[in-house]
Amino acid sequence: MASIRDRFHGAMAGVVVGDALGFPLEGGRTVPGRYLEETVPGLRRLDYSDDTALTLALAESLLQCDGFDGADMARRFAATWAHALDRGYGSNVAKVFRSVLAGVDWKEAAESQFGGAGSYGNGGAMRVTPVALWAYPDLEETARLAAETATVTHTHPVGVEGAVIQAVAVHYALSDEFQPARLLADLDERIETDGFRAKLGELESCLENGDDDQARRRLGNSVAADGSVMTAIYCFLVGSGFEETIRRALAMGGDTDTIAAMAGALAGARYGLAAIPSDWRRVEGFDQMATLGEMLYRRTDL
Ligand code: R7I
Ligand code: MG
Repeated sequence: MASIRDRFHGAMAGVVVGDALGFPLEGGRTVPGRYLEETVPGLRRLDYSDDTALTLALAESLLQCDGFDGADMARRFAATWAHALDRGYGSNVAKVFRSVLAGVDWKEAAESQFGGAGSYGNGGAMRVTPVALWAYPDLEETARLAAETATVTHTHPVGVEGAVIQAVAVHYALSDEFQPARLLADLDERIETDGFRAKLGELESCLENGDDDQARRRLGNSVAADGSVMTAIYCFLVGSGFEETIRRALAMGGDTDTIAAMAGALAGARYGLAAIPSDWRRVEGFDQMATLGEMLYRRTDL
Protein backbone atom coordinates (compact mmCIF):
# COMPACT_ATOMS: atom_id res chain seq x y z
CA MET A 1 0.00 0.00 0.00
CA ALA A 2 1.18 3.55 -0.76
CA SER A 3 2.44 5.59 2.21
CA ILE A 4 0.17 8.29 3.62
CA ARG A 5 2.68 10.87 2.37
CA ASP A 6 2.46 9.49 -1.18
CA ARG A 7 -1.33 9.53 -0.90
CA PHE A 8 -1.31 13.23 0.11
CA HIS A 9 0.76 13.94 -3.01
CA GLY A 10 -1.51 11.68 -5.07
CA ALA A 11 -4.72 13.42 -3.94
CA MET A 12 -3.47 16.81 -5.13
CA ALA A 13 -1.85 15.49 -8.31
CA GLY A 14 -4.98 13.44 -9.04
CA VAL A 15 -7.03 16.64 -9.26
CA VAL A 16 -4.83 18.20 -11.94
CA VAL A 17 -4.40 14.99 -13.95
CA GLY A 18 -8.16 14.38 -14.13
CA ASP A 19 -8.83 18.05 -14.79
CA ALA A 20 -6.25 18.47 -17.58
CA LEU A 21 -7.15 15.19 -19.31
CA GLY A 22 -10.83 16.05 -19.09
CA PHE A 23 -10.59 19.72 -20.11
CA PRO A 24 -10.34 19.12 -23.91
CA LEU A 25 -13.47 16.93 -23.65
CA GLU A 26 -15.60 19.26 -21.50
CA GLY A 27 -19.18 19.36 -22.69
CA GLY A 28 -18.59 16.55 -25.19
CA ARG A 29 -21.01 13.67 -25.31
CA THR A 30 -18.51 10.89 -25.88
CA VAL A 31 -14.78 10.35 -25.64
CA PRO A 32 -13.22 10.10 -29.10
CA GLY A 33 -11.87 6.59 -29.78
CA ARG A 34 -8.34 6.07 -28.42
CA TYR A 35 -8.36 9.51 -26.78
CA LEU A 36 -5.81 8.59 -24.13
CA GLU A 37 -3.72 6.42 -26.46
CA GLU A 38 -3.52 8.71 -29.49
CA THR A 39 -5.06 12.15 -29.00
CA VAL A 40 -3.47 12.98 -25.64
CA PRO A 41 0.11 12.01 -26.64
CA GLY A 42 -0.30 14.23 -29.72
CA LEU A 43 -1.44 17.30 -27.78
CA ARG A 44 1.28 19.89 -27.44
CA ARG A 45 -0.05 21.14 -24.11
CA LEU A 46 -2.38 19.77 -21.48
CA ASP A 47 -3.51 22.84 -19.58
CA TYR A 48 -5.48 22.73 -16.40
CA SER A 49 -8.82 24.49 -16.01
CA ASP A 50 -10.54 26.48 -13.26
CA ASP A 51 -10.80 23.34 -11.14
CA THR A 52 -7.03 23.21 -10.56
CA ALA A 53 -6.53 26.99 -10.61
CA LEU A 54 -8.92 27.37 -7.66
CA THR A 55 -7.62 24.25 -5.89
CA LEU A 56 -4.14 25.84 -5.92
CA ALA A 57 -5.53 29.14 -4.62
CA LEU A 58 -7.50 27.39 -1.88
CA ALA A 59 -4.48 25.39 -0.69
CA GLU A 60 -2.28 28.48 -0.70
CA SER A 61 -4.85 30.45 1.29
CA LEU A 62 -5.12 27.74 3.98
CA LEU A 63 -1.33 27.50 4.25
CA GLN A 64 -0.69 31.26 4.27
CA CYS A 65 -3.47 32.11 6.72
CA ASP A 66 -3.00 29.00 8.86
CA GLY A 67 -6.66 28.09 8.36
CA PHE A 68 -9.80 29.53 6.81
CA ASP A 69 -9.91 33.25 6.11
CA GLY A 70 -12.84 34.02 3.83
CA ALA A 71 -11.65 37.44 2.73
CA ASP A 72 -8.19 36.11 1.83
CA MET A 73 -9.62 33.12 -0.02
CA ALA A 74 -12.08 35.29 -1.96
CA ARG A 75 -9.26 37.68 -2.95
CA ARG A 76 -7.04 34.80 -4.10
CA PHE A 77 -9.87 33.22 -6.11
CA ALA A 78 -10.68 36.54 -7.77
CA ALA A 79 -7.01 37.27 -8.54
CA THR A 80 -6.55 33.76 -9.97
CA TRP A 81 -9.59 34.25 -12.21
CA ALA A 82 -8.46 37.71 -13.34
CA HIS A 83 -4.97 36.41 -14.12
CA ALA A 84 -6.28 33.86 -16.66
CA LEU A 85 -9.91 34.31 -17.68
CA ASP A 86 -9.83 31.51 -20.23
CA ARG A 87 -9.69 28.53 -17.93
CA GLY A 88 -13.31 27.55 -18.43
CA TYR A 89 -14.91 29.11 -15.36
CA GLY A 90 -18.60 28.52 -14.60
CA SER A 91 -20.73 31.06 -16.40
CA ASN A 92 -21.99 32.82 -13.27
CA VAL A 93 -19.17 32.52 -10.75
CA ALA A 94 -17.26 35.32 -12.50
CA LYS A 95 -19.83 37.73 -11.04
CA VAL A 96 -18.62 36.88 -7.54
CA PHE A 97 -15.02 37.53 -8.54
CA ARG A 98 -15.87 40.84 -10.20
CA SER A 99 -17.74 41.97 -7.07
CA VAL A 100 -14.87 40.96 -4.78
CA LEU A 101 -12.39 42.86 -6.94
CA ALA A 102 -14.71 45.88 -6.82
CA GLY A 103 -14.58 45.80 -3.01
CA VAL A 104 -17.89 44.09 -2.17
CA ASP A 105 -17.77 42.02 1.04
CA TRP A 106 -17.02 38.38 0.12
CA LYS A 107 -20.06 36.97 1.92
CA GLU A 108 -22.41 39.36 0.21
CA ALA A 109 -20.88 38.65 -3.20
CA ALA A 110 -21.54 34.90 -2.98
CA GLU A 111 -24.94 35.17 -1.32
CA SER A 112 -26.35 37.40 -4.01
CA GLN A 113 -25.83 34.79 -6.78
CA PHE A 114 -28.98 33.63 -8.57
CA GLY A 115 -31.28 36.18 -7.01
CA GLY A 116 -30.16 35.28 -3.50
CA ALA A 117 -30.51 31.48 -3.92
CA GLY A 118 -26.75 31.02 -4.15
CA SER A 119 -25.03 28.75 -6.67
CA TYR A 120 -25.59 24.99 -6.66
CA GLY A 121 -22.77 24.45 -9.17
CA ASN A 122 -19.98 21.97 -8.46
CA GLY A 123 -17.39 24.76 -8.05
CA GLY A 124 -17.19 24.33 -4.26
CA ALA A 125 -16.64 20.57 -4.61
CA MET A 126 -14.11 20.61 -7.45
CA ARG A 127 -11.53 22.64 -5.46
CA VAL A 128 -12.02 21.15 -1.97
CA THR A 129 -9.31 18.43 -1.87
CA PRO A 130 -6.77 20.51 0.13
CA VAL A 131 -9.35 20.83 2.91
CA ALA A 132 -9.35 17.07 3.51
CA LEU A 133 -5.53 17.11 3.69
CA TRP A 134 -5.40 20.20 5.86
CA ALA A 135 -7.80 18.79 8.45
CA TYR A 136 -6.61 15.16 8.29
CA PRO A 137 -7.27 13.00 10.30
CA ASP A 138 -10.10 15.07 11.82
CA LEU A 139 -13.24 14.14 9.90
CA GLU A 140 -15.64 16.65 11.45
CA GLU A 141 -13.17 19.48 10.95
CA THR A 142 -12.90 18.36 7.32
CA ALA A 143 -16.67 18.64 6.87
CA ARG A 144 -16.92 21.98 8.66
CA LEU A 145 -14.04 23.55 6.79
CA ALA A 146 -15.29 22.20 3.45
CA ALA A 147 -18.61 23.97 4.00
CA GLU A 148 -16.85 27.21 4.93
CA THR A 149 -14.64 27.19 1.83
CA ALA A 150 -17.64 26.48 -0.42
CA THR A 151 -19.50 29.56 0.81
CA VAL A 152 -16.82 31.84 -0.64
CA THR A 153 -18.63 31.37 -3.98
CA HIS A 154 -21.43 28.83 -3.46
CA THR A 155 -24.03 29.38 -0.74
CA HIS A 156 -26.88 27.20 -2.07
CA PRO A 157 -27.27 24.16 0.28
CA VAL A 158 -26.59 21.79 -2.64
CA GLY A 159 -23.43 23.68 -3.64
CA VAL A 160 -22.20 23.56 -0.03
CA GLU A 161 -23.15 19.92 0.51
CA GLY A 162 -21.33 18.89 -2.66
CA ALA A 163 -18.10 20.28 -1.20
CA VAL A 164 -18.70 18.52 2.11
CA ILE A 165 -19.37 15.17 0.39
CA GLN A 166 -16.29 15.39 -1.82
CA ALA A 167 -14.03 16.38 1.12
CA VAL A 168 -15.42 13.59 3.31
CA ALA A 169 -14.89 11.11 0.46
CA VAL A 170 -11.24 12.23 0.08
CA HIS A 171 -10.83 11.80 3.84
CA TYR A 172 -12.08 8.19 3.70
CA ALA A 173 -9.98 7.48 0.59
CA LEU A 174 -6.87 8.56 2.52
CA SER A 175 -7.51 6.18 5.41
CA ASP A 176 -5.27 3.13 5.81
CA GLU A 177 -8.01 0.58 5.38
CA PHE A 178 -10.45 2.17 3.01
CA GLN A 179 -13.88 0.55 3.14
CA PRO A 180 -16.51 1.81 0.69
CA ALA A 181 -19.32 0.76 3.06
CA ARG A 182 -18.02 3.11 5.74
CA LEU A 183 -18.03 6.06 3.35
CA LEU A 184 -21.56 5.24 2.19
CA ALA A 185 -22.81 4.85 5.78
CA ASP A 186 -21.25 8.20 6.70
CA LEU A 187 -22.91 9.93 3.73
CA ASP A 188 -26.23 8.34 4.66
CA GLU A 189 -26.04 10.01 8.08
CA ARG A 190 -24.61 13.29 6.86
CA ILE A 191 -26.63 14.23 3.78
CA GLU A 192 -29.35 16.83 4.32
CA THR A 193 -30.48 18.00 0.88
CA ASP A 194 -33.15 16.14 -1.10
CA GLY A 195 -31.02 16.28 -4.23
CA PHE A 196 -28.09 14.43 -2.68
CA ARG A 197 -30.33 12.08 -0.70
CA ALA A 198 -31.88 10.88 -3.95
CA LYS A 199 -28.46 10.56 -5.60
CA LEU A 200 -27.08 8.48 -2.73
CA GLY A 201 -29.84 5.93 -3.30
CA GLU A 202 -29.03 5.92 -7.02
CA LEU A 203 -25.32 5.52 -6.28
CA GLU A 204 -25.95 2.43 -4.20
CA SER A 205 -27.94 0.75 -6.96
CA CYS A 206 -25.44 1.82 -9.67
CA LEU A 207 -22.62 0.26 -7.65
CA GLU A 208 -24.47 -3.04 -7.61
CA ASN A 209 -24.41 -3.43 -11.38
CA GLY A 210 -21.35 -1.32 -12.37
CA ASP A 211 -22.96 -0.16 -15.63
CA ASP A 212 -21.36 3.19 -16.53
CA ASP A 213 -24.08 4.19 -19.02
CA GLN A 214 -26.69 3.73 -16.37
CA ALA A 215 -24.55 5.66 -13.87
CA ARG A 216 -24.28 8.56 -16.31
CA ARG A 217 -28.05 8.67 -16.71
CA ARG A 218 -28.92 8.23 -13.05
CA LEU A 219 -26.13 10.17 -11.32
CA GLY A 220 -25.64 12.85 -13.97
CA ASN A 221 -22.74 14.59 -15.70
CA SER A 222 -23.76 18.23 -15.26
CA VAL A 223 -22.22 21.28 -13.62
CA ALA A 224 -24.71 21.00 -10.73
CA ALA A 225 -23.07 19.62 -7.58
CA ASP A 226 -25.75 16.97 -7.23
CA GLY A 227 -25.34 16.07 -10.90
CA SER A 228 -21.61 15.29 -10.71
CA VAL A 229 -20.17 14.66 -7.22
CA MET A 230 -21.82 11.23 -6.84
CA THR A 231 -20.77 10.40 -10.41
CA ALA A 232 -17.12 10.97 -9.45
CA ILE A 233 -17.54 8.86 -6.32
CA TYR A 234 -19.10 6.11 -8.46
CA CYS A 235 -16.11 6.13 -10.86
CA PHE A 236 -13.74 5.87 -7.91
CA LEU A 237 -15.64 3.07 -6.19
CA VAL A 238 -16.04 0.89 -9.29
CA GLY A 239 -12.58 1.68 -10.70
CA SER A 240 -9.85 -0.67 -9.49
CA GLY A 241 -6.89 1.71 -9.74
CA PHE A 242 -5.96 5.29 -10.65
CA GLU A 243 -5.95 4.74 -14.39
CA GLU A 244 -9.25 2.89 -14.52
CA THR A 245 -10.94 5.51 -12.35
CA ILE A 246 -9.86 8.28 -14.73
CA ARG A 247 -10.91 6.32 -17.83
CA ARG A 248 -14.37 5.81 -16.40
CA ALA A 249 -14.64 9.47 -15.38
CA LEU A 250 -13.62 10.73 -18.83
CA ALA A 251 -16.24 8.49 -20.41
CA MET A 252 -18.99 10.14 -18.36
CA GLY A 253 -18.98 13.10 -20.75
CA GLY A 254 -20.64 16.41 -19.87
CA ASP A 255 -18.63 18.20 -17.19
CA THR A 256 -15.73 15.82 -17.85
CA ASP A 257 -12.89 17.86 -16.39
CA THR A 258 -14.65 18.35 -13.08
CA ILE A 259 -15.88 14.76 -12.77
CA ALA A 260 -12.37 13.50 -13.59
CA ALA A 261 -10.75 16.05 -11.23
CA MET A 262 -12.93 14.89 -8.33
CA ALA A 263 -12.52 11.19 -9.19
CA GLY A 264 -8.77 11.76 -9.64
CA ALA A 265 -8.50 13.28 -6.16
CA LEU A 266 -10.17 10.21 -4.67
CA ALA A 267 -8.09 7.71 -6.64
CA GLY A 268 -4.89 9.67 -5.93
CA ALA A 269 -5.73 9.69 -2.22
CA ARG A 270 -6.24 5.95 -2.22
CA TYR A 271 -3.54 4.68 -4.59
CA GLY A 272 -0.89 7.40 -4.19
CA LEU A 273 1.21 9.46 -6.56
CA ALA A 274 3.20 6.40 -7.62
CA ALA A 275 0.06 4.97 -9.25
CA ILE A 276 -0.26 7.88 -11.69
CA PRO A 277 1.00 6.83 -15.16
CA SER A 278 4.17 8.70 -16.08
CA ASP A 279 2.89 10.08 -19.40
CA TRP A 280 -0.01 11.75 -17.57
CA ARG A 281 2.41 13.67 -15.36
CA ARG A 282 3.33 16.19 -18.01
CA VAL A 283 0.10 18.12 -17.42
CA GLU A 284 0.49 21.78 -16.50
CA GLY A 285 0.77 22.27 -12.73
CA PHE A 286 1.53 18.64 -11.85
CA ASP A 287 4.64 19.40 -9.79
CA GLN A 288 3.03 22.43 -8.16
CA MET A 289 0.08 20.35 -6.98
CA ALA A 290 2.31 17.52 -5.70
CA THR A 291 4.43 20.10 -3.83
CA LEU A 292 1.33 21.55 -2.15
CA GLY A 293 0.45 17.96 -1.18
CA GLU A 294 3.85 17.77 0.51
CA MET A 295 3.34 21.10 2.29
CA LEU A 296 -0.04 19.96 3.57
CA TYR A 297 1.50 16.66 4.68
CA ARG A 298 4.29 18.37 6.61
CA ARG A 299 1.94 20.28 8.84
CA THR A 300 0.14 17.13 10.02
CA ASP A 301 1.50 14.95 12.84
CA LEU A 302 1.43 11.83 10.64
O1 R7I B 1 -20.07 26.04 -9.89
P1 R7I B 1 -19.21 26.83 -10.78
O2 R7I B 1 -17.93 27.33 -10.24
O3 R7I B 1 -18.95 26.02 -12.11
C1 R7I B 1 -18.31 24.86 -12.07
C2 R7I B 1 -18.27 24.20 -13.40
C3 R7I B 1 -17.07 23.34 -13.48
O4 R7I B 1 -17.32 22.37 -14.42
C4 R7I B 1 -16.01 24.22 -13.97
O5 R7I B 1 -14.97 23.50 -14.55
C5 R7I B 1 -16.77 25.09 -14.94
O6 R7I B 1 -16.80 24.53 -16.22
O7 R7I B 1 -18.09 25.16 -14.44
O8 R7I B 1 -19.94 28.03 -11.46
P2 R7I B 1 -21.40 28.66 -11.31
O9 R7I B 1 -21.46 29.64 -12.40
O10 R7I B 1 -21.60 29.10 -9.91
O11 R7I B 1 -22.40 27.44 -11.56
C6 R7I B 1 -22.36 26.69 -12.73
C7 R7I B 1 -23.71 26.70 -13.42
O12 R7I B 1 -24.68 26.01 -12.63
C8 R7I B 1 -24.31 28.07 -13.62
O13 R7I B 1 -23.75 28.73 -14.71
C9 R7I B 1 -25.78 27.73 -13.82
O14 R7I B 1 -26.01 27.24 -15.11
C10 R7I B 1 -25.96 26.57 -12.84
N1 R7I B 1 -26.51 27.05 -11.54
C11 R7I B 1 -27.73 27.52 -11.33
N2 R7I B 1 -28.75 27.74 -12.18
C12 R7I B 1 -29.90 28.24 -11.66
N3 R7I B 1 -30.06 28.53 -10.35
C13 R7I B 1 -25.87 27.04 -10.37
N4 R7I B 1 -26.67 27.52 -9.39
C14 R7I B 1 -27.83 27.82 -9.95
C15 R7I B 1 -29.07 28.34 -9.42
O15 R7I B 1 -29.28 28.60 -8.22
MG1 MG C 1 -15.77 21.64 -15.41
